[in-house]
Amino acid sequence: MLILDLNGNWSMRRWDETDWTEASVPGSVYNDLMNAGKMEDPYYRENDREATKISEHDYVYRKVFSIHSSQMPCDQVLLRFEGLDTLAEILLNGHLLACTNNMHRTYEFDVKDYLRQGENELLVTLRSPLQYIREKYKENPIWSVNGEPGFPYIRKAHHMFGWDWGPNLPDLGIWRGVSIIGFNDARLEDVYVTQHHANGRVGLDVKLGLENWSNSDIYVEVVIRTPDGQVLNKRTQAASPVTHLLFDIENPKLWWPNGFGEQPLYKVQTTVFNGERQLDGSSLRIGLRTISVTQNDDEWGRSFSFCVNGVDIFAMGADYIPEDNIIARMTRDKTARLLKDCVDSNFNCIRVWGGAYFPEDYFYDLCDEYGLLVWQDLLFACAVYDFTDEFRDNVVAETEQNMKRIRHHACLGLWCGNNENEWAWVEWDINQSLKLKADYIKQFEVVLPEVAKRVDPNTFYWRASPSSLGSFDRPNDENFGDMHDWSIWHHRKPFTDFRNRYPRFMSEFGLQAFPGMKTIHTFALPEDLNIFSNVIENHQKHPNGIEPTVYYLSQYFKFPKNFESFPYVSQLIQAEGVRYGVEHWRRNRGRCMGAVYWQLNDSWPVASWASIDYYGRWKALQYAAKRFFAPVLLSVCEEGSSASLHLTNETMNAVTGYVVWRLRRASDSAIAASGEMNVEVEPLSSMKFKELSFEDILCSTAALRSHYLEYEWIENEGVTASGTTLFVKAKEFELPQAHLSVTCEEIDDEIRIKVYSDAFAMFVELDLTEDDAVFSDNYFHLSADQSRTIVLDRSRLSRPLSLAEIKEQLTCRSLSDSY
Ligand code: BMA
Repeated sequence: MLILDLNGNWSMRRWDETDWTEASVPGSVYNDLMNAGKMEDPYYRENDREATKISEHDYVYRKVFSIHSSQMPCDQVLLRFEGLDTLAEILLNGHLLACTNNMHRTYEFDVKDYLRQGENELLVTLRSPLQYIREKYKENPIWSVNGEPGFPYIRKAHHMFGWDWGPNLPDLGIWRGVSIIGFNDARLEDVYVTQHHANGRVGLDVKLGLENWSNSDIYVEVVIRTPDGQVLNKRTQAASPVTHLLFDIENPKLWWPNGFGEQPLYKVQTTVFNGERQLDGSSLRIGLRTISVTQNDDEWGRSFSFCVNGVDIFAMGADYIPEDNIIARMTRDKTARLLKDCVDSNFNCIRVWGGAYFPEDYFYDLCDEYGLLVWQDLLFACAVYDFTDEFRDNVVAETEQNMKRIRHHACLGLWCGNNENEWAWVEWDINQSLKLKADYIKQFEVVLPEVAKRVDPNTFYWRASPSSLGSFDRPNDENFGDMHDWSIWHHRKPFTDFRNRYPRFMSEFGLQAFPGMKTIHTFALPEDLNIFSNVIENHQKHPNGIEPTVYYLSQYFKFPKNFESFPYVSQLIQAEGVRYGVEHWRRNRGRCMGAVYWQLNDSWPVASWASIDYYGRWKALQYAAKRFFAPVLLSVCEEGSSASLHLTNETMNAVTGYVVWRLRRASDSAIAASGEMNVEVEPLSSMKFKELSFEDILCSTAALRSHYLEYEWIENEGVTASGTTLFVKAKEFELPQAHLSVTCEEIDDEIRIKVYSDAFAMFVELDLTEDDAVFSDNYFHLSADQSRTIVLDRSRLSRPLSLAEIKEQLTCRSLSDSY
């Protein structure tokens, strides 16, 4: 029972200063300082460097609130903090309640004896996280990469100390809600729903755990609301602290990941009564489905795939990082837009990377609604941890609490122990003690799996990403478990090398690109617009800087003619590289069962691996993802002067369609050879249906450079997939200068843009000069004398625009314009 919500207006000051600043809770120091005009935008130019220093100080948050006797009718009165970031001392009316040290935990303190009738004062002092980790690191240097050294010593989202895509802004604050709650008798501590699927029915076992259960007058009631409005209801006496209520769901409506079916959700409402008096309750939404991970030994090693409702699915998605370094600025609407973009790009999966924090409930609600399977890392990444008893208890509490909060979600696919920690021990030469190595096993192969088994036995626990067989046995072996492939990018292998990898499940791989010019202009002045300027280099956080981008550019494209063309071409490298990998792995469906690229989004405006930038703007990769994650994918594997045509069907129905291919001459798009055929492809399968050999035509280097292969997949509703393959690198290709023309009209509230090219145009890009838009397709290719009609999604405009305004802002370019 809630007595008092303590969110909202607070005041805040630096510990060693006297002036108070208006503050909001939930919130943070950076957010409050910015709102008060006392801090520059840390994302602008090089401001982040100075902003880091704010975290070298301590801060005090203060709230004065009144309580009346009528508000405290309970036996037990608790002060509840859902998120304290991080080293907090809590004083209520001068009494020290506790010192906390974990931002990921919820804390509750018994305050009945310390609350007063009338005015009360709550003070929360937050100690500098930077000073703390620096001191700890000095005492005992422990290995980690990316963030400021010493971050493994504090249970605070690692990325806040800087990462290879994010600034070092270890903000601090009361980042989640604060309230005073009260209880008489029992409190609902635990609701856990187990599903038994058999013979077309689902049995639900709703397990209710009560805290403070002491008398037999306690009743529990569970009401289940089906998606079509039926209500199932059961009430029973709670004869012990744990009660099970069983339900039988006839004609269950199954939840499926995006692309496989619907996402019906059932509401499970629980109430605890003493006689007729309501004591406590909860409301959850669940989906009826089974989710497991299939691991079968086979000719290559051992398979690894999500299995939903008995169907092994190919996971398609990206890795998710926090959407803002200043967490207080995140909103449900922004997250909804990002996740909707994933669905619109045919994702069925998202991996929540472990170097951050467990997202808000609304993140998982949205994934439930959209059908995005969540691979959820626990909060450990790229580090070694000193697994003391105190550390163990702390992370066990953190993991238990968050598992309890998240485990009922339909979208939850698996828990994963950590990001890259096992791999680091084996391949990154980290030179640490054997004690710490043994600690790794204790933490990720004993203690945390035990927590998972106890708290959420229905969800698969995977020890690390990547991992193969565990216990340091070839963690990144492509034949077992999941794999991260950073040979491409960090180790400068050509992205064509993706075709030499046959992972069972690729959970990280990617290439960087700059965000577009609109985003660059938010942090850079005209004089900064040089790829090696201080400001531009500062908005790329990997120690290798822009060098790999320039290297990959040199490998695949001609050097762009000016700064404005640079982000555009960098995005093509990224989109092409990731496409190369994904198409190959989807062609090898069965052996490989997942392609999750690094990374979906950004936490500030930066050159990074993200496909959607900090402002929600799609890079070329996001449009490419929409195509290469299409449920039915037509792809081509070229080699020399040959090419094989493949169809991959990630749906549960056989698909029939028509394939047309044309080998065209670059200069005028004249057709040198062509063919067409009917093809049927089985459900959940991939097939090579045609080998093409162009030995006669592509018989010289000159011929290889001056031809391209174009192909289309046509179903009843028309062309649903298309692509183009070159036989040489883009920089070697005889690309003609294309002149594009664009017309734009509005039909039935839909903005249709018709793009025409007089010559073969590659990577045709549509954009608006000022506002933001998402197009039905972008960065596509167009043969000479061809046109394409693209729809601009009005709902994704950054503000409502008239047709005339859209026309005025519309720009169109292609690769030949950037040379
Ligand atoms: C992996 C990730 C991140 C990192 C990315 C790019 O290591 O897990 O830690 O940002 O690669 O380097």
